Amino acid sequence: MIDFELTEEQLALQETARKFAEKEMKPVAAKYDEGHEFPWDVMEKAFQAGFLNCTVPTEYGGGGLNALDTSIVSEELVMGCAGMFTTMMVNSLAFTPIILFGTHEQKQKHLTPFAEKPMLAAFALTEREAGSDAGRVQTTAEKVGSEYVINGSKCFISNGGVASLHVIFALTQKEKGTRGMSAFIVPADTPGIQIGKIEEKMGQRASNTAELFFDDVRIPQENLLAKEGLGFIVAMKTLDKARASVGAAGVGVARAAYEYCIEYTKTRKQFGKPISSFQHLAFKMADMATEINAARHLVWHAAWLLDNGKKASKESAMAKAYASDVAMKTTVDAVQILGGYGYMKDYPMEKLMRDAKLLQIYEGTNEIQRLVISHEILS
Ligand code: COS
Repeated sequence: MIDFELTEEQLALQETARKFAEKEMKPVAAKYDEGHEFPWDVMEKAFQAGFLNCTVPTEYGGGGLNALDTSIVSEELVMGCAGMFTTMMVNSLAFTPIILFGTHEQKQKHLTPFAEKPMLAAFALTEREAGSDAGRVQTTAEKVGSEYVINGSKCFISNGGVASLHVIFALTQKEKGTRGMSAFIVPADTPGIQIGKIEEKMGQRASNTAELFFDDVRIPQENLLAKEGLGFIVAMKTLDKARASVGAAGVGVARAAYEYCIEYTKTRKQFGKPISSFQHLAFKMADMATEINAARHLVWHAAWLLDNGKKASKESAMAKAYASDVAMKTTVDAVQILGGYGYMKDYPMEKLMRDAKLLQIYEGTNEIQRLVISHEILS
């Protein structure tokens, strides 16, 4: 049976996230975007509201949200500010390898502290020469006695400069390629970790994106996730899950632009009548509404598969690619609908357009999503 009705709990979650976005994020979004400043005060409130560790299982102090719940919450939060949302979402991205592959002891030790105070986490996979080609990671982790010694660097790491905990992907057997990669839990205060350049981005400027350097970073062998050589699978299974959330973010960004256009076109008058009465604009908004609905259905279907333990690589990739493309198209059209006002910083549209662009790029470019989809449909 197919049921599109949300439960009482999901409706309450949706309402809480919507109010948080309206009250705590939206009013300060332009300030943090312009200042390129990290919104610690908003993150403290997000922690109090339970959004920083909402996907951590309840037995480790988190909110225990499943993928569908997370999609519902993500769609609302991103409407407040995509950059701030990314900071929160990346916590979930970094927790996922520990939730999926960690032992009880690892979860107890590394996830429980996130229930105690506002802290952030990062997922450190990307390197200069390993972006779309994630299997080309060069960072190494050498086993020395009962420790691993990590050397190398990472780039474009969301939360990289503000995280207390990193999940790092490194080669334990160089010659084995993707099968020689392993995943490690690395506290950010471990000696030898240095934060490099903090990137100046076009959009999502309230989020922190940093370079990381590892110089003889020693961690105990207990911090290895899963088994040696399984790091690439850990990364791919994590991304299968995370991409549905990026899809939800695409739906939210598109909705923010679309809802603004509905109000704007009903009040803005030209040629003596509201511009919503011009059919070319009304049809554009009809297309926006249709595409947003289609994107949400893809996201919820991917989330449903994930929640039911089914393989969802293809569906998560479809949801991520389609919804972020819809966000881009909708925000570009919305700028056009507002005309000169759309291009001005006094109106929210240009920020939404800049923010949307990153959704097509991070957590795997949309070209990579199409690669994943095409491999599955043609194999
Ligand atoms: N789940 C489980 N296993 C997976 C998997 C998945 N979703 N995707 C790949 N694998 C396995 C494959 O089955 C293969 O296993 P074997 O070695 O046993 O055959 C192994 O992983 C290697 O897979 P593949 O040959 O497909 O790897 P490629 O090097 O061709 O890369 C892509 C695959 C391009 C999909 C991957 O590199 C990717 O996702 N790149 C984008 C990275 C990204 O999203 N970066 C964003 C930054 S992190 S926020």
